[in-house]
Amino acid sequence: RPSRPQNQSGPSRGQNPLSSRSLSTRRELYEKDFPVYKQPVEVGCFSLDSERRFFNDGRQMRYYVEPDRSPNFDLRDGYKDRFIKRDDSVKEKLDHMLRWILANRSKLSSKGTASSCDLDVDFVTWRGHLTKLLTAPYETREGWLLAVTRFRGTLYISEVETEVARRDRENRTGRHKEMMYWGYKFEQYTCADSVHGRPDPGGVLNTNEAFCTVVQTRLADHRLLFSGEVDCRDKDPNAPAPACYIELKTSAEICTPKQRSNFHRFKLLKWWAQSFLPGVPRVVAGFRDDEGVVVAVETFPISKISHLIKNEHNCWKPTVCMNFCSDFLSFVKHIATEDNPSVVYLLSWEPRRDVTFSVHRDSPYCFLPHWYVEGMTS
Ligand code: 0WD
Ligand code: CA
Repeated sequence: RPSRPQNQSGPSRGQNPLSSRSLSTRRELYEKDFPVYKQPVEVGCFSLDSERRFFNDGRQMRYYVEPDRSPNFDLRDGYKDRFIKRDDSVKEKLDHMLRWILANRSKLSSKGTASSCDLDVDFVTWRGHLTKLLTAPYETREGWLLAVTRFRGTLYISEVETEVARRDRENRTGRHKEMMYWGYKFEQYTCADSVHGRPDPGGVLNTNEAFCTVVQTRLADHRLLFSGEVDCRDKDPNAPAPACYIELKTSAEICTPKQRSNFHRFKLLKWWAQSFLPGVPRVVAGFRDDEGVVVAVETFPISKISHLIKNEHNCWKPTVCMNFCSDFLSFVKHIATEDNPSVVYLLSWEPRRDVTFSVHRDSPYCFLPHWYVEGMTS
């Protein structure tokens, strides 16, 4: 069933995803009622070890240990001699998620319908890709490229690195590389490997390791299955996932009203979007000085972030983020009609422009691996 055109004031105001070849990201078009977003349910998890090998279990889960009142964590410690960095020139696309899907097909396929292989979802993607969709109406700097393939009725969305992003990645300064380490170091100061363990800031930090949750939910009439990396959980054994999960962040300490306003307008938007999607209820933030020393730790409940920003002039609105994402997914359903693992619909967006697309057959953009196509077909 196609969704309704999204502007109530008539086609002359701009857009209708069901009749247009492009989609606007203008905020005003998405100031409507908050769409239905079902409570995300965790349907599984997986882990990636120190060599980036996949395991269909939660072995990389970590446990949050609340820091002292005045922490003084040195985030620079170990950068030179106790750091193993994931190779981010290796593009993993959706592979880990697809591996999880193949191993857990029985949890997802609908019983009694035409084929038992067909997943019961409309979209499969990473949480990080959905975060980019939620924030697009407010993004002024970085565009994106999203590859979409329809296979057995499900739409798979996988990001393609833009030329600009590749150049930025290859030309990072020494300072920038070190600052990227700070976020992971904060995790090492606040997470233990076991429920009763202590953090081990003297150990080797390896960013290949990851614990990912897989959640199912619905946005308007779009059934979603996505995975996101989770930093840690609280130790309470009774809290069910994803309500027990905690997202860890670092941010520059806030000293002026201008800095506070920017924090609300830009950083809290990203933090809210990323954690709201999988139903992670809180962010624990370490505020650090310019030397990389954490001077304060503060918890931000996701449900309170939208109130925190209401006093900010011209600020972002959760409903705009969610309505744009919903209309984007309707747009994708409408354009990506050929069910074929070797066809890619490439959706591209640059700030201050509309989303446009092109179609590619047997091209380097293809991202569903043969082992997945065969595994789902057999
Ligand atoms: O573009 C992406 N998001 C891709 C992610 C492309 C290909 C693979 N992945 C995978 C990796 O397996 C990783 O374990 O994604 C996982 C994380 O996915 P996500 O949760 O959807 O990504 P996102 O929400 O953007 O990032 C969550 C965390 C980041 O934490 P902060 O606090 O900085 O937001 O995952 C890390 C990072 O620690 N991260 C990544 N790890 C591996 N590969 C990547 C990446 N490309 N991007 C962020
Ligand atoms: Ca984090």
